[in-house]
Amino acid sequence: MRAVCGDIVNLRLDGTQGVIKSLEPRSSLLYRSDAFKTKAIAANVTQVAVVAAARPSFSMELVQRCILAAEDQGMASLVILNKADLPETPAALERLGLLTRIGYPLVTVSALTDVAPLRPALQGHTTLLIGQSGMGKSTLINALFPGVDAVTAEYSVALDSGRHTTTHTRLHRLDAESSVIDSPGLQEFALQHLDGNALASAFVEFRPFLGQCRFRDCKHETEPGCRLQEAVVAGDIDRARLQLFQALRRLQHNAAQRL
Ligand SMILES: Nc1nc2c(ncn2[C@@H]2O[C@H](COP(=O)(O)OP(=O)(O)OP(=O)(O)O)[C@@H](O)[C@H]2O)c(=O)[nH]1
Ligand SMILES: [Mg+2]
Ligand SMILES: [Zn+2]
Repeated sequence: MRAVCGDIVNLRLDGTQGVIKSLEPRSSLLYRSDAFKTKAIAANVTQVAVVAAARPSFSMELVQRCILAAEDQGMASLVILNKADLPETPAALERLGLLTRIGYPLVTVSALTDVAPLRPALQGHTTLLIGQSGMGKSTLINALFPGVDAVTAEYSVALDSGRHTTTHTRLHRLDAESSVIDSPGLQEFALQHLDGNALASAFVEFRPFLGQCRFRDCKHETEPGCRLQEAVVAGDIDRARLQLFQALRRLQHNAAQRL
């Protein structure tokens, strides 16, 4: 087994070098995948913090995909809306309402002015900062860890995108119980490693309704007696969330047919 960031390893000292002898059992392993490969991002993470900001613009779908992967691994999720100093922040907050209405915690901060509001959320957790390039993950690390000088770069206004500055996943220890992991910006986050049932349960607000549809193999599309569709009509599930589920399920289905 290959060690990934966050692993606890047993080392043998070989001269001046440490050689990894073995890995301790992992409490969690966060994956991302596409139709062709599955890649481990970090081990022993207890909380995934998806970092978003008003500029450059962020994808709600990507934020949700990260949270779905975290839910699948039983990890807590948190949304960080960084760059609170930007005037477009209220509009970004409104978009993220889709997630706060479900109950996901959201912390609004500015890495450049004050990260204090973030500290309580990090206590006792191994938190993975994840998100698109340019959202300010490494700037948050620099604000939290004064000794660390993580490389940051201005995003491209012309491309409305970050510059993929961070290239390695790296853990920083806050105190004995808490650490924070910086990771490279994501362009995509596929969920091909989740099957249909795992995908549905990764939508936390679907859970009370699962297994109650009229048809056991309900695809939650247009079938009669679908409890999820009923929950949308009753206002218990946001329509945008069911639509995301349907889109992701179709992607999985197409990929499975291709392989
Ligand atoms: N206005 C404002 N700009 C910020 C804030 N935090 C970060 N930035 C800027 O956003 C740009 C991108 O920040 P990075 O920390 O490099 O972003 P990143 O998420 O680590 O990007 P990758 O490593 O490419 O994934 C830099 O120019 C930062 O100075 C903030 O709170 N307010
Ligand atoms: Mg970075
Ligand atoms: Zn159904």
